[in-house]
Amino acid sequence: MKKDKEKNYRRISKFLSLVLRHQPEKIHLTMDENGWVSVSQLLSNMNKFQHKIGMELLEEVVETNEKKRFAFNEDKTKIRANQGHSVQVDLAYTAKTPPEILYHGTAIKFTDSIYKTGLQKKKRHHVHLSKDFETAEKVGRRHGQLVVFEINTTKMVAENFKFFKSENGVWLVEEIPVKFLKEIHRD
Ligand code: HQG
Repeated sequence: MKKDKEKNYRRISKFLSLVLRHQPEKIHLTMDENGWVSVSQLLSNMNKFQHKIGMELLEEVVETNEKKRFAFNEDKTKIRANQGHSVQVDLAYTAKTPPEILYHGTAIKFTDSIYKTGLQKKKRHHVHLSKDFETAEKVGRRHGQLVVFEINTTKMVAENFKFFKSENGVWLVEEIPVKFLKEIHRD
């Protein structure tokens, strides 16, 4: 993809994350309890607020997004973020059996607190986990110097923790107590 095009897609994707996960009111969007927003309202309000976009461009941004952050409903009249919300929404996830090992990347500066209380969901609805080390590494480095935890999910499932998988392959769980955390990498 051309550099400029890529940059524009990234800019739009960031803005969509903001309004579909955190602040729909920023451009006066109405979001239903499952996180859906009307596509025509989104396009018209984005344009009102100086974010030039049409249906074709929106479709391309959704399709090419490397983390599949957004999804349309079947007839493409509605759109929502697949995960990562801070606003209250019910994405109707069903519990699934996770892979035996999952990873969580975070920053060294958080570890004192993490070793006291375990991994907490903070502003989001769940703690986010990755199925491979490399993804956890990327997620973690966003916050600072990297530390990666390995989580043995079999033990957690045996203790009745419920795992969910979002549309885009991120694994979610309510919290991870300290006893399930195994530190496997520190920068
Ligand atoms: C940390 C990205 C102190 C936690 C990624 C994390 C992901 C604690 C931070 C998605 C803690 C929250 C989520 C405790 C947890 N004390 N710090 N007890 N428990 N933390 O951004 O997992 O680009 O909300 O380790 O791909 O970094 O948005 O979560 O560092 O899937 O699509 O608190 O965001 O996707 O940070 O990332 P975040 P995350 P998107």
